[in-house]
Amino acid sequence: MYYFENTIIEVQQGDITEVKVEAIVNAANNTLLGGGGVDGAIHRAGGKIILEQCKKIGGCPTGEARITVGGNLPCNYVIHTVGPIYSGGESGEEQLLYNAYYNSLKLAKEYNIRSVAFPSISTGAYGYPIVQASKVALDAVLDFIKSKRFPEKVVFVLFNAKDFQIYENLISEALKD
Ligand code: AR6
Repeated sequence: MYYFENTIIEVQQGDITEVKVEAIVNAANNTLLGGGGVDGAIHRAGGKIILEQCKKIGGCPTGEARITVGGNLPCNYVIHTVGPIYSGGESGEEQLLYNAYYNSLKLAKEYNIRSVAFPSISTGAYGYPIVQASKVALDAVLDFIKSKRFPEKVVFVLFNAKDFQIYENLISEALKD
């Protein structure tokens, strides 16, 4: 567990659908109609209410975020964001990935959601290299906390041991006293 300003920052290895926070973030696609990876896991565990609400929302541009209830998940809300598809890094991917994290927290603040868990957006099917992506993720989250003094807790949830270690190394280095 780490602190930045007054926000608790945690890094966990595991399944984001089991994390007890007010909102979990979904790495969705532009349709918001579900898919594989973490998106598939969230829709499966949350139940059909999430897909029903996503259909009404009608999609989401890359880098933006939308919100639904959490259905059967332990969280109250799911914040659906869309990261970029990585195609070499020269197509604005970094800014779009930054926006996905930042805009997810912006939406959380609008709903007064005080604890948020993120998966590693874009680093699965969308192919963003994990080391680079983790730096963008942390920059965006720390920038948001610095300017808005919110939320109270952010949890980075990594599905596999290698990704967990990359995040753990980055964050322990960045937030050491
Ligand atoms: N909990 C936490 N992390 C997970 C879980 C889980 N249950 N399952 C997978 N991951 P991906 P993307 C990790 O592919 O790259 C979908 O089809 C996974 O190991 O889920 O943003 C969408 O519909 C990886 O590190 O998301 C889109 O079409 C990370 O989550 C597309 O994939 C992200 O991998 C989005 O691709």
